[in-house]
Parts: sequence; structure tokens; C-alpha cells
Amino acid sequence: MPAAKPSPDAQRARAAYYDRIGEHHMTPLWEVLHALVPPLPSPRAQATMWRYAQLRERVLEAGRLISAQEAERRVLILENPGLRGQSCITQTLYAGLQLILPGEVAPAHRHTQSALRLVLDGEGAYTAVDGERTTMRRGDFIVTPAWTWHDHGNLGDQPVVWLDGLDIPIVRFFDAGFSEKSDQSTQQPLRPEGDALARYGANMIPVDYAPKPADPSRVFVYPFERTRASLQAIAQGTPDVHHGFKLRYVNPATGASPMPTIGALAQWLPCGFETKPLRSTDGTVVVCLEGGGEVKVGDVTWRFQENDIFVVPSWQALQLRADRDALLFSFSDRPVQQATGLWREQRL
Ligand code: GTQ
Repeated sequence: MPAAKPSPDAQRARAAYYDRIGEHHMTPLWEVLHALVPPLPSPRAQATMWRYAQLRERVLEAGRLISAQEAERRVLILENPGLRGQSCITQTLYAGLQLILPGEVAPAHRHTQSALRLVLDGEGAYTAVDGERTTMRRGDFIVTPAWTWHDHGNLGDQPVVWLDGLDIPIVRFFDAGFSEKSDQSTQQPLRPEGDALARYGANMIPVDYAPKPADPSRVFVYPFERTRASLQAIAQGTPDVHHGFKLRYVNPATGASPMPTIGALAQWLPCGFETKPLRSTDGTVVVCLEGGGEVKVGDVTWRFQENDIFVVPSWQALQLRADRDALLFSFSDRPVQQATGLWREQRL
């Protein structure tokens, strides 16, 4: 039973008391207990859809207003409407669309925030991570783990757009942000392209390499063609009723997520397949790389197609239906929640 409402006298006495203790930087728990210890998650992040077909022109417009050099990173932040002003797509993650035009460079820097890129549009760009370049192809998943030097460039003749995902809100929460700029805006290649994938990404690792469990992946590009081939191969089998066919990107040397704060998944839904509803505590960003269909998050339903991006907030049920064979990429803070024992999932 809810407690009876206090009398006006009692309310006045309490308010005056709150003022008195406020002078000592104290505040009563009982006024906020239910919000602090909620019976279940009530995320401020909202289920939101960003349609690439509507965003593309707006992103290219930024290319006429500011250079990559001047901006340092020419990015339009995808800001969750429930978290305006906070540069967040979910409570714990940041996402943005980065544009790099032919001939431009985004100068080398490093920071304690971990980043991922998912290449969406255009060809001819590269990212360099700690002295090794990788050519960015559509659907490639590229990571720049915490404190690795990285710069981007476009050697081709088309604008290139990719999705950035960073743990900026997590690092801000911990007040653990550091960054520095390099004095060379483009890193000198130290190793040939493909070196990391050859050493760490072919079911082998260097003989004396002994990573610690939380070390980030030395494989920094997960080529789309490999991901796609794996999903297509397993799609010959029986789909999971909640996932269809879904694989988790890992640090191949440890089996952990590629970076300690961000987990990423790739999912294949055959044409006509509909998933059963599923909810989990990790608010998730989903990107459609191929195909299309319908997505239901909580009580909202949208159609989605290639390069559309949507958010599934914590503990809201997600249901997907593919109208064409669909390939989805997603990322979340799941590794953090799992390391801290917080992660929950419910198959409905
Ligand atoms: O490419 O290094 O979207 O440092 C935000 C911060 C991208 C990057 C972002 C960054 C970067």
C-alpha cells in the first residue's frame, strides 16, 4: 500500500529540514530511493531510427562547410533524443557518422576512449592503427583500441562515410579521459597492410605472444567478406528462434570482445524469417548492412533498409523480420555488464 500523503505541516517541516541539511551537502535518501534502486531498468535513451537515405545529403553538406583537417574529425553525432546535449546514442555509448573527402586526412591522435568504425558508403579511404593501414571497404568492422594512434585518409575519388562507435560516455563516467595529438598528421606505416590479420587473425598467434584477458585485439580489421561468408555458411543450418544466425566478434587470441568496453555482433536473417522477442540490459546500436525488413522495439515499429541505424534501449523487447535476406551489425556495452555481473537477457 502506498504511504498516506503527509499533512501540509509535516511537508513544510520536512522541506525546511531538507534546506538545513542541504547546507551540509546532504540530501534525504527516502525522496529518491525508488529512482536510485529501480525495480527494473527505465532507460532515458529512446528507441530511435536514423535512416541513411535521409542523412546522406546532410552528412555531405558538412564536407562543404568544414575540412577534415580543421574539424580534426568531421563527424555528425547521432544523439539519442532522450539524451540531448550529452553526445550519447545510448547511456554508455557514443556514435557518429564520419565523412572524409578525396585527398583529405583526419590527423593522427590517440585517446583513452576505444573506437570502432563500420564502413557504410564510398571506397578509397584507409584507417591507420599504431602504424598499420587498412583499406576501408563497405561493411568492414575496424577497431582502434584505447590509446592506439590512429589517423584516417582518403586516397580515392569518392566521399567515404562510416559509423563511429566509441565508449566516450563510459570514459567520461570514470573521469578517465586522456588524449594527445601526434606531431606527424599521417602515421608512417611501420608494417605492410594485412600484417596484423596474418599474425593474429588466421587461427594462429606469434609464438611468444601471451595476451592478458582484458588486452584489446591485435586484429584491428574484421573484413566484411569474411563475416559475410561465415554467416552465409552457418545459414545453411537451423536458425535460433531469437537470433536467426548470429556471431560475436572476438579478440581471436582470447575469445573476449575485441575491446573491453564494446561488444559487437553480426547477424543474418533469411528472407521471411521473424525473430521471437528478446530483451537484454545492454542498450544496443544496430546497423543494417544488407537487405531490409521490419523492426519492433518496445511498441514502436519501423521498416529498415541498408545503412539504417537504430537503437534498442535497455530491457526493451526487440523483434526483427526480414523481407529480404538481411545482414545486421550491432554493438553495445555488453562486455562491461558481463564483467560486472550485471548483464541480463530474457527470451520472450
Ligand atoms: O576517428 O578518432 O567520432 O576521436 C569521435 C572521436 C571519431 C576518431 C569520433 C574521435 C574519432
